[in-house]
Amino acid sequence: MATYEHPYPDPELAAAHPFTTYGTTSRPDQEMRARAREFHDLMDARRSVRMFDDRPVPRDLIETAIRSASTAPSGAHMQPWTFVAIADPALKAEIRAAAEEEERTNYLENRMNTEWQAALAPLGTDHHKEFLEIAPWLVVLFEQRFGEHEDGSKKTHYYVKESVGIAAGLFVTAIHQMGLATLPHTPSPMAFLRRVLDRPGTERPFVLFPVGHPLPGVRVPDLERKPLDQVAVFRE
Ligand code: IYR
Repeated sequence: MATYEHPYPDPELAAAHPFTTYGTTSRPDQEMRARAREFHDLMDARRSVRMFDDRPVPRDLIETAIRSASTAPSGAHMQPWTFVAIADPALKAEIRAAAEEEERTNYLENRMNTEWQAALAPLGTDHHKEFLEIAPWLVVLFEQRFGEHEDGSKKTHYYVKESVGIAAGLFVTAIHQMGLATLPHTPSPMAFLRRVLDRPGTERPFVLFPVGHPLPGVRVPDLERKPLDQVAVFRE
């Protein structure tokens, strides 16, 4: 077995960049198989939901989902994301109005071309975005294109899109795992969100998640997932 060597043999560097022992230990294959199947079944039951109950959702649940999402790996551990969680009805109404305005252009004035609109037809989406007011929470995920050092100078962020995309995936997973529903909504263009939510020029909206209890009995498109051989190639 490989022996562990600290990457910083220099004691000063080692003290500046402390390492700690990884807490997760390996498990027998059968136990991993059972856990893997259980997790797959949980995730396979997730669907993007576009109709929500207006039942309130306690803030601490949203906080925990954001904390889970914020465990995502990120380039040089910069965690280049900001989650803005909105429950204020006036702000939600403002976001809905602005998003519907953009979507009207997308759908009705053909800013989305015919191929795009045909691809969306099975989902039954249109420019009405009622969920932006009905869902008790809207969580807008911003990417931080760069950060700031303590002296105010620019701090480079690495692999921002990749990092924020992974954080978005963990957020969706966390919300589903606790029994709530969401959908990644991308009102396009999304620039209005930076203005409405008063975010700095270094941030760019990445995706908006309405979060809430699914409307009881809500129907979703009867989609099938691609089988493994269409999404994976093994070279053994
Ligand atoms: N932003 C639009 C359109 C839309 C685009 C894709 I790609 C989708 O998978 C779903 C919708 C909207 O939110 O309706």
